[in-house]
Amino acid sequence: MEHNSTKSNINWFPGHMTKALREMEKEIKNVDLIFYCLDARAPISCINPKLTKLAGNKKIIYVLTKCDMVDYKKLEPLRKQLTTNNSVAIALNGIESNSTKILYDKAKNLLENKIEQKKQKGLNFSIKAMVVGIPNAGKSTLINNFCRKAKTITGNKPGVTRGKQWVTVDEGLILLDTPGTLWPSFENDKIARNLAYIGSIKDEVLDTTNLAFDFIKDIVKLDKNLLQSRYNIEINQEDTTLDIFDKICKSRKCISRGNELDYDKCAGIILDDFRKGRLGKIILD
Ligand SMILES: Nc1nc2c(ncn2[C@@H]2O[C@H](COP(=O)(O)OP(=O)(O)OP(=O)(O)O)[C@@H](O)[C@H]2O)c(=O)[nH]1
Ligand SMILES: [Mg+2]
Repeated sequence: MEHNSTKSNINWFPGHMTKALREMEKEIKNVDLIFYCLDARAPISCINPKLTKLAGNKKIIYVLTKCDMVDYKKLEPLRKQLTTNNSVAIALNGIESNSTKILYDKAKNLLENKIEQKKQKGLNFSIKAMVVGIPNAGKSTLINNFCRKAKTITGNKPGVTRGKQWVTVDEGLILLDTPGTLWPSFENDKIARNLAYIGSIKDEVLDTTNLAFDFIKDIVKLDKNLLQSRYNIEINQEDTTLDIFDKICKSRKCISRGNELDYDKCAGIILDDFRKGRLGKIILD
């Protein structure tokens, strides 16, 4: 374990993401607006410069997904920060039934003029929207919520959706599901770590033991009580991150043969606890 490392070297930009971005570039002219999914646990870190560029001046509805996993009051300033002339931001729980109704209403609202113009010509108008975001942000879940049916494949790991898929919600709304996309190099390590913590970067390309070490360091800065109460440990002023890691290992009985502490196993437990919300409601940004 590199205890003094500041550079995380986290990177995941496989070929399927380049391909997906190219496909999305082709489709962008066919859509009226964008549903841009951002994980509420790290919404600012989730903003992909490639997607922002792709969106150009299309209207954007930022969807702060997984808001059930954070403290709504703490999310509010971030939500407001994302509201501009060209965009609105809405926090929701994508697995709560019918939570997308507000998004549908907002979309109609934003495109009111276009809908009205078509109506006057006696034409029907279907809103076409592209659903974008980083891997595991809840894009496909959101689409299924709109449809009240499992029309797309979802899963609790990044990289589930591999190709674009048009989904008709009803005669008024057609959605394009897209694969989660990242970008070739992260601006800073904090962003990279946040994306790794929330499960947007596949664990196979990560050193999860180092990641858990960094996670402990970041969480202690935020609120050490979260670790104290989950793992039933006492964190003292003079404890180093490694001391805390040791305490969690012991508390969770992560001991390998020969009585060594099993940091790898403990790292898995810590990251899983965070990702499943067992450490409490945490906003990393
Ligand atoms: N608690 C909670 N879980 C959610 C929410 N939205 C999605 N999830 C879960 O997050 C995981 C990822 O959801 P997906 O819809 O597959 O994510 P995606 O953005 O399509 O992922 P890729 O296709 O890999 O890019 C699943 O386990 C969902 O059940 C939410 O609002 N709250
Ligand atoms: Mg998906």
